[in-house]
Amino acid sequence: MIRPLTIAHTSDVHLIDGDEGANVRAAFARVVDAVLLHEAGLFLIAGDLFDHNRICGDVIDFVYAQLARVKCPTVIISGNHDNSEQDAVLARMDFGRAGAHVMLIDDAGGVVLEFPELHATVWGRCMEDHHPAHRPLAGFPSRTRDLWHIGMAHGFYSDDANADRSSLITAAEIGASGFDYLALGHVHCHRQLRHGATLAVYPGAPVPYGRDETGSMAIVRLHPGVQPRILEHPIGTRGELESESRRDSQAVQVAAAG
Ligand SMILES: [Mn+2]
Repeated sequence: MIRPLTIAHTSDVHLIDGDEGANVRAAFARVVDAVLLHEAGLFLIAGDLFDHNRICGDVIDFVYAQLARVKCPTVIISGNHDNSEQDAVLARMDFGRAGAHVMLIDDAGGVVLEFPELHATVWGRCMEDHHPAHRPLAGFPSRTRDLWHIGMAHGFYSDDANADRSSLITAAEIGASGFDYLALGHVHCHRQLRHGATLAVYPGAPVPYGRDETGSMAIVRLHPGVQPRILEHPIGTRGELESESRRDSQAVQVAAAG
């Protein structure tokens, strides 16, 4: 019998260097808090963890430290902001420094990772180029075994199969994929889509655009024989994240002065 599985899913964190990124780092720490709180068995980061590819220094060490807090298998794919160009931040990183549980999918052709202890497989591809010829779901595998069949993709959803958009993901592709759960990224608002037997979710960016909007992530509970249950887990408003990051930087300054 296939086991229940709790998945924590984020995307579009858009981490950046420097003081103006402090609220984003506070948001990512809250995402990791939620992975632990909900005792997730699997943590998925569906692209644009970083805002751009020139990231260096402290933010990289911050990500290692945060991912080291997570004990469950953690899978990362790139998005259009941190895609696989030369010297891309994800390619420069060594996620082994966060622990053996962290895996980066860096294959443009797609890879299936097997997690026998979770009764799950996870398919994903890295993004080489964000343009109309790139189809994030191209080459998805069919289910071959009685395991949770999970996919990851970073792109723009449209129910218009002819939409002239980069990295297009269509309703027909989602339905044909047969995934039990498809972890999407790119669109910053939380959204749940059902096509065929597949539930596809944009978790929402942890940091919202508007000051009073609430950032989010997704907590997904898969149980055999029933529809997946999704929780839109709130991360916080921009104002809350900014005041939290100010408090943290004051605490660091006090500690340094002391
Ligand atoms: Mn994106």
